[in-house]
Amino acid sequence: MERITITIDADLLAFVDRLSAQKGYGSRSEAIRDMLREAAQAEMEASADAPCVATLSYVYDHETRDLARRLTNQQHDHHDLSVATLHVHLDRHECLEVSVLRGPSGHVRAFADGVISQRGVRHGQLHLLPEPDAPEASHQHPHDHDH
Ligand code: NI
Repeated sequence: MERITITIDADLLAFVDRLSAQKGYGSRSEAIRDMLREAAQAEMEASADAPCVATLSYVYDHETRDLARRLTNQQHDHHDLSVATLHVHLDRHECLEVSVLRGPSGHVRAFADGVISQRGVRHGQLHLLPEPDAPEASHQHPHDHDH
């Protein structure tokens, strides 16, 4: 973590403090860091090539003809994007799946659209996050942390 000093006018600072209080941030630094993360996310979403990790969640009825098989096939067709999928049997009919995806945001979005638009898939939601190591990824350096 680096320490920087920034100069902002009183109105902006009042906004930061109001937001910190509203959202329960422990410090101005944490509030400002989260605003910058939001900006990073907006920039990532604007570019189809930007590397991202994402969660895709949706509900479907496993008795809808052929749907479970089609969804599994879609995951296999995009095994390069699909990291893992959690499957929960919500009740006798409904299934909830949460997929973790990783890849260029344009590919991830196209895959998610393909799943969400399937007949019988409901409540589809995609949440994209910037790839944590993205700025250094092009240098192919090894991880310096242990997960
Ligand atoms: Ni199920």
